[in-house]
Amino acid sequence: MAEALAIVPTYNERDSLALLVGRMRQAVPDVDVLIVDDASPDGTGRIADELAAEDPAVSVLHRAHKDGLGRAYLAGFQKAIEDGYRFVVELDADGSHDPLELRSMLPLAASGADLVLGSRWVPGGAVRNWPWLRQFVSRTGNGYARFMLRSRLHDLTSGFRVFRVDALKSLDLADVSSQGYCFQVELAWRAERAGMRVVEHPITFVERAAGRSKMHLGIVAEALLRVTFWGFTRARRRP
Ligand SMILES: Nc1nc2c(ncn2[C@@H]2O[C@H](COP(=O)(O)OP(=O)(O)O)[C@@H](O)[C@H]2O)c(=O)[nH]1
Ligand SMILES: [Mg+2]
Repeated sequence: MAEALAIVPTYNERDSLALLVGRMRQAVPDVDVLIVDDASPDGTGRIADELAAEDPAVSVLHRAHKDGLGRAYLAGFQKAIEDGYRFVVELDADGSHDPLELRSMLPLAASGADLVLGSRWVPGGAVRNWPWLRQFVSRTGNGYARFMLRSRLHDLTSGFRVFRVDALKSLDLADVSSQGYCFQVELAWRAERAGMRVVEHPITFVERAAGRSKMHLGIVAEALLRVTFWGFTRARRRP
């Protein structure tokens, strides 16, 4: 069995998913892939089933309805834990994260990092084809979270990462409250506060060529409110 499971959450990624899975299988053939689809109305779930039927390293978790990125990942983590994987990878279905980077990120996790964070906002990291508003939101959001949470991390919202499964297990996942992209902030911050080894690895994020972003104001608002609350109650929280 493979040591690593890559979890790919999908919602309406019909025109991106097959390409991404193909790139994954080529770049890191010994990593299994789990697609977590939230009953995408555009038929992404069917494409995922076809990919799984062609390749035993690919599997699909179908969820009943759109339930947010955080819950999709938690369901995927559960599977990784049950199936005994040592590492779990997070990456987007839309091609923004280059699977080739995993050739550097997985060895970092294998040599002792608990969490390897694919980071856009460290030297060597970059963003391509993002409108200025998205860049602004990401940069200021990360700066705000870093300050409020007294974090030393530069890309708390990054969705491209590798966790050591044993580290993930010790993070008390049942207690994770975020639903949207704030989930990424919550997990990275928990790992950091628990004293885990969190390593930032520079990545170039390339904006999707097909389909549409699921980012919306509610997701930004959730992150803003939670980070502000966590910041003010930080001293009284356990990791
Ligand atoms: N299963 C699931 N996947 C989601 C959900 N929201 C977003 N995603 C996936 O999360 C990844 C990142 O979303 P995207 O819209 O590209 O966000 P952006 O890159 O920040 O604009 C993509 O693979 C989406 O399909 C959700 O509610 N459920
Ligand atoms: Mg995207």
